[in-house]
Parts: sequence; C-alpha cells; structure tokens
Amino acid sequence: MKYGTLYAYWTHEWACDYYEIADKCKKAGFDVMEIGASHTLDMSDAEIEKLRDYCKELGLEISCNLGPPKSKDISSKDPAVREAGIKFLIDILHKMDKLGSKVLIGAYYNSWPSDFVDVDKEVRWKLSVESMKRVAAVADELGIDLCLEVLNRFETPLINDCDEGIKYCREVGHKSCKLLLDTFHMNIEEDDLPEAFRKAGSLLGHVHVGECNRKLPGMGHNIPWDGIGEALRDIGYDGYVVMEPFMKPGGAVAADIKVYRDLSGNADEETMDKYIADSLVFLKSKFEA
Ligand SMILES: [Mn+2]
Repeated sequence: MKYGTLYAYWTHEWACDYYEIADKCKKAGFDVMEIGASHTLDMSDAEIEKLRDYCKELGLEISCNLGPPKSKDISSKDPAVREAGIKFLIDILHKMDKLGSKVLIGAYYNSWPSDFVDVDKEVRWKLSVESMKRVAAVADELGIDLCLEVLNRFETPLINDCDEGIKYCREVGHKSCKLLLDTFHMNIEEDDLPEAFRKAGSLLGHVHVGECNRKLPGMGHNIPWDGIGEALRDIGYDGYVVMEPFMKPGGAVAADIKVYRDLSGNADEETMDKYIADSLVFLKSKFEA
C-alpha cells in the first residue's frame, strides 16, 4: 500500500500551489499527493510536465480527485449535459495520462455536491452506467483506474454503500471501473466496515481514510482501524490509502464539506504538519502489521 493525503488539508480554497503542497506531502512522509482533477484542465502541457517531473523527483505519485459540476453530470436526463460530462471526464483522463497519474477518484458518476433536485434513482443510475461505459473504454486503453467513490446519503442519491458500488461496477463491466471506499462515509452507511472492504475485494481501487468527523486517522475512537487493516491485508490490497481530513472552517473547501467549527483545536500550521505526520505513523502501525 502507498499512503497519501488530499492537498486540501493545507488550503481553504480548492485552488492551490501544488509545488508547495508536494513539499509538505514529502516532508510528512507520504508517497502520494491527491490533487484536484479539474485543475489539470487549466494546465498547459508544459505545466503538466513540470509538475509530473517535480513529483517524480520527490518520489511522489499523484491521484486525481473529482466532483463534477451539475452542468457536467453524466447521470443527467439532459443528453447535452451527459455529453458535456463524458467529454469532461475523457479530457481529464488525457491530461492525467500526460501527468503520469493512474487513479481518478470521486463521485463523478453524478455531480457533486448533489443538490437532490432529481432523485429519480432508477433512471439516473441507468443513464450514468451507460455514460460511464464510454469513459471506461478510454480509461481501459490509458491504463487509468476509475475509482468511484461510495458516498453517504447526504451527498448523493445514487451509490450509498459498498453493495450498490459493486452492482454499479459490474453493470459498467470494464476492467478500469473500480470502487473507492471512504471510512467517513462508510461509518454512516455500512453495518461492518472491515466486512465491506472484504466484500469489495479485487474491485477495491482506492481507499480514503479519516475519522467519523473527518479528523485525521488516530484522532478519534470510532473507526475500527485494526480490523480495516486486517481486511485490507486479507484481500491483498496494494493500492493507495489517502487521508481526506477536513478540520478547519473558512473558505470554499469548508463550505462544500460543511465544516463550521475548528476541529483542530485552533492548531497553527506547524502543529497541523505535526498532526498529519503523526497520523501517518499511526495508520501504518495499523495497516502494515
Ligand atoms: Mn472521500
């Protein structure tokens, strides 16, 4: 397993300086930096190559995290919106190919954050699967994994637990179509977290880790880290394990994630750096046993 964090741990806005973040990831001991996938579309090929080479030199791999806007929802009943969404995803895959990034994660089987205006699940599910088949054909060719994130009921009506995720992947039926399980969402929806990881088995393509309130792994007491580590070892999981902590209020990140209090104990930047490095040591002690 390789360990990483979402870049937004250190930012209040979704935009950031990835060179600065890459240095912080490296300093904390990570192997993976998770970036915002849509940012790759704003980068020229030269900028993509520069970031790729910089991360390579640091020994950092890159995963890409995506929440598409409503205008690019591949489950939309509007064919023009679906087409725009499919093109958006395929354009990102080609940028990722240039970046050397092999994992596109997120709930891009619909838009995010979902507004729950149209919860006609059966119809939107079918439209989403048909759209995803076209995206997955490109991902197959490029050797990029589409790791679809199972979200809790407050963030999407479409895929809320591991069973639904498995069903969706099977309907898409492409080798690139895999699952992302996130302990924060699972804590709300699954009966048994380690058992859900076992059920996902070889379909598991990516893991997000965090406590039930999105603090760093090791800061709480509700997530069964020992059992999850055991399940991941049992299924032979060798992908990325990426932290997705959100502990600070303020800015667009906190607004989208709904963080309205400081969960860090008003930590300064130095303390935040120490928290995440300590969390990585904790996580490895549970997962690498
Ligand atoms: Mn997540």
